[in-house]
Amino acid sequence: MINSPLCELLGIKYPIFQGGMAWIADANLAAAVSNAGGLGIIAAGNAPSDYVRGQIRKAKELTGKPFGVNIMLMSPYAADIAALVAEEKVAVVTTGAGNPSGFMKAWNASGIKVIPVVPSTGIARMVERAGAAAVIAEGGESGGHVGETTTICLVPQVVDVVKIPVLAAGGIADGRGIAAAFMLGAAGVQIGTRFLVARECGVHQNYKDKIIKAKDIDTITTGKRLGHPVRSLKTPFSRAFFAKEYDMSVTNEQLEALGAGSLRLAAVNGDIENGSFMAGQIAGMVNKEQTALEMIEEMFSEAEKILSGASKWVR
Ligand code: TUI
Repeated sequence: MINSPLCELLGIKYPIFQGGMAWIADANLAAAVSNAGGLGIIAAGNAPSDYVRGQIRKAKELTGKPFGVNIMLMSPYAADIAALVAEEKVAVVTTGAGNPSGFMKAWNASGIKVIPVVPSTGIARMVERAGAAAVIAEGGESGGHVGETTTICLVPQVVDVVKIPVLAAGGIADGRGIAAAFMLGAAGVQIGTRFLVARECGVHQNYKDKIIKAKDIDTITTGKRLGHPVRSLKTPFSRAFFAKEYDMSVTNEQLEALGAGSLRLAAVNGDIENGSFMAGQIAGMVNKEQTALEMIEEMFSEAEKILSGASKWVR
């Protein structure tokens, strides 16, 4: 049995969060993960607060277990959602794509456990000082908006500078990855790409099929020129975007306009031509649809086996 401080802190059986994937992680997926013993997370993404309120209320009907809401801080509705989660007394808030320090006093006053995603030791320290209950150290192997540092380099460095528990994210999709995260000092993991193909995940089937078909080298990061690099599957759209970044006759405004709405086109419409299929580098290892429960039980029984034997390379 893996015993992590996160299990007691949050009232969960397994120290695993489902990533807050915008346009994808809704009440159905979050409740399935929470019912399976992990922490399911509803993604607010760029959605207005009415939509998010509806999803929170639905999740409360679908599970009696704790769940979280992810707030994407670049969203124009981030401040509205920040107030909403306090009103709805959500158990856990995770944040991404920015520094949540300004909201944290109010969230902590409402009894919310705040667990920011951080791409560096500096931001990890900052959010710990501001009252974070834990941090998610997310490496650049992840899908979506990414930092530069890899999971294997970032996680132990964050572990060394904070006292709160650290979850590892980026590049983890099986028991070996979970075991490795624990070896680096993490107390838990956050997984996105594998849960994208969970049976309870309502993303468009074209998106699931692309993840299942993807191989190890099938992701690309675009958007570095705009200051917010995004990892997605290689498609005609992401390759064309990449080429335009190096074409100085294309303005930043034109690039922003090209990217706007492209994740929604992939997740909701399954648009193979114009969609942005955000996914982590581990997509190559995600090969089948399963229920969230099957995924979690399979991963933890593998991780426990490995960790109890420490390593097959050591006697
Ligand atoms: O946020 C994510 N992943 C995301 S957000 C997203 S929606 C989006 N779509 C298009 C363009 C941009 C975003 C898709 N995937 N992961 C967590 C994460 N947070 N990764 C990196 C960060 C981060 C970056 C800077 C956290 C804090 C931070 O602070 C900088 C500062 O000081 O403001």
